[in-house]
Amino acid sequence: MTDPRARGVLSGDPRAVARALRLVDDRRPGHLDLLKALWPSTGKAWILGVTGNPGAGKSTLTDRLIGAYRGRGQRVGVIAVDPSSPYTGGAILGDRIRMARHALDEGVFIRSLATRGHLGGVSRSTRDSVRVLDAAGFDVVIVETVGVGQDELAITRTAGSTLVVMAPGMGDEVQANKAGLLECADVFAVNKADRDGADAAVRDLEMMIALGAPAAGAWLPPIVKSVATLGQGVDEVVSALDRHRAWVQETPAGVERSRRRLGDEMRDALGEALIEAALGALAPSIDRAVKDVEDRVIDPYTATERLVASFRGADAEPAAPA
Ligand SMILES: Nc1nc2c(ncn2[C@@H]2O[C@H](COP(=O)(O)OP(=O)(O)O)[C@@H](O)[C@H]2O)c(=O)[nH]1
Ligand SMILES: [Mg+2]
Repeated sequence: MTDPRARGVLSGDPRAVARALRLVDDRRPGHLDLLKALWPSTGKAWILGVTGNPGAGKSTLTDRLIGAYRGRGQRVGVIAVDPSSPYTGGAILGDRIRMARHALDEGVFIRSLATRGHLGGVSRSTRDSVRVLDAAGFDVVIVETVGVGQDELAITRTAGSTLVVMAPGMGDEVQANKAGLLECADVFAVNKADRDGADAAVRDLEMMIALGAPAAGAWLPPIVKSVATLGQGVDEVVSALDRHRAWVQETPAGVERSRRRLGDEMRDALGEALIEAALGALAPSIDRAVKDVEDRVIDPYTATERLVASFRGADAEPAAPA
């Protein structure tokens, strides 16, 4: 390991980790070299996505999960793709002594990522940030993201397990978004179970899951009621997540799911890289082709085929139109 930045991350030095996260998040020069150097040391952390509608209680529940994992002696990294998420680091709110201890707890690292504008940007920099924390030796890396919008939901495909947090009585916004959340859920928490409608929300979810006609061997997402503010149901959420992790790691269907997701990620990245490479290499030929198409020397379909053929031949000069 020659890269000093990578050495700093691997040693778990919080300042080196913070620097690496900034480098990766801003996609500054050298960030890919760092990620390459870290790759062999990744794959040990359990990645947990926490998503759901705004206000459902994701941050409050995440805070409880931090406490639960710390209680088992695990180190926890958190990436909140929502700068407004308040965390105490698993402390009981109002208990200043505990809060102070967690604030100094080297076993917890919390980082907020601003949501970037361009499509794919959030999920990619989140995924890379997760890998930095994985390499830094955190046992669990939690990613909190609002479950609204494609890019936010795409983040959950990076996770080993995704916890979808729902709250009863959130009405139409939840209904509109439910299909997307259902698709990415490995475990459901019906949070705010101290409010009316929690049982109805559970039944509603059960019905939606059954309607999805799950295949044999498929994972059926368990539904757990919780009151995150009081810490109720947290142990049940943790054990449902543990069971899901075992399914992912120990069953053929689970192993296959992970492989498929890695394949999807690589195909996406390759697609972007190929487009960039092709458009760059072909730039002068494209300009000429546009002119020829405009002059009716060639049709746009043949011109496109020739440009592709010339890129395939690693030759940026397409054949002259016949
Ligand atoms: N009554 C009740 N309120 C909760 C519960 N969990 C969270 N809240 C409150 O709901 C609000 C939104 O919580 P937050 O965790 O920030 O939601 P997020 O937007 O999903 O991250 C806060 O005021 C929490 O105190 C719960 O189980 N019951
Ligand atoms: Mg939040």
